[in-house]
Amino acid sequence: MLLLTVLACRNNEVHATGSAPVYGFEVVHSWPHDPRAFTQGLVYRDGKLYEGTGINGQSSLRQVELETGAVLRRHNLEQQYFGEGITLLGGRLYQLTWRSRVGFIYDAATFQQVGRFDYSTEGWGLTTDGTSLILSDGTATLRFLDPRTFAVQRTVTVTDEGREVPRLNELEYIRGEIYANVWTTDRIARIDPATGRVTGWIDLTGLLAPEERTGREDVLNGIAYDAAQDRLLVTGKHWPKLFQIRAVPR
Ligand code: DDQ
Ligand code: CA
Repeated sequence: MLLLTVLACRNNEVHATGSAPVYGFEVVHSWPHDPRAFTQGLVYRDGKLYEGTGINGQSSLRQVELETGAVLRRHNLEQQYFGEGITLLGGRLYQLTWRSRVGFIYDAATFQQVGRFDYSTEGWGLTTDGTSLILSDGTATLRFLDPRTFAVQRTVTVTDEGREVPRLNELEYIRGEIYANVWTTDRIARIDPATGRVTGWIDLTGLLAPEERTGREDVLNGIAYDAAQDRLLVTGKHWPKLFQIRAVPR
C-alpha cells in the first residue's frame, strides 16, 4: 500500500512537471565565421558583435563584423589561459577562463584590461540579466555573481522533468529567460531564471552540415541576441558560419 502511494506520488510529480517542448529551427540568415575561432562566448550589443575564443595560446577577445566575419579588434590572452564565456555589462566586457578560476574585465570600447576577478569553480558560459553576472561551470548549476564584488548572490539548478541538466555551456539572457547550449549536443535549453526549469528546447541538429564540421570538439557553442532587431545568433567552435535562426514548432 505504501509502495503504491509512493508510486502514485512519483507519477503525479512527473505529470505536474511535464517535459519541456522541443522546437525545431529555421535559418533566417548565415554569414561567414572565422573557422580558426574556438568559440567560447558570443555577445551582440548596439550593432557590435563580440566573441571570446579558447585553447591555450589561441585564446582571444574579439570584436567581429557580423556580415563578413572580419576581426575588427582583438586582444590575445596569455598562453596559460584558456578563454571561455564573455558578457557585456556597463560598458565592460567580462571574460572567463576554463580552469584558472580567474576572469578578466575590459573596457568594451578599447579592449584595455581594467581588472580581473576570482571565482571558485570552472568557468564555462557567462551572461548577464543587467544586474548580475550569470556563470555556468559545466554542471547543472548557474551562479549569479555581483558584478562589483563577484560574491555569489544565488545559485539555481537547471532541471527538465525534474532531472538535472548538466554541461550547460554558452549562455545568453534573452527577454527574461536564459538560453544555454548543452556541451556536445545540438540543443539549446530555454531556462526560467527564477526556478531553473527548462521551459523549452531548440534542437539545432543539422544546422551546420556534417561535412562542414572539422573535428570532434567543434560543437555548437555561441548564442548572442540582437535585442534591437530581435535576432537570435548562433555559431560553434571552428564553425565556418554564424547563423541567425528562429525557433519553430515541429
Ligand atoms: N569547455 O569549453 C567545454 C569548458 C572545455 C572544452 C575543452 C575542449 C578541449 C579541446 C582541446 C582541443 C585541442 C585542439
Ligand atoms: Ca552569449
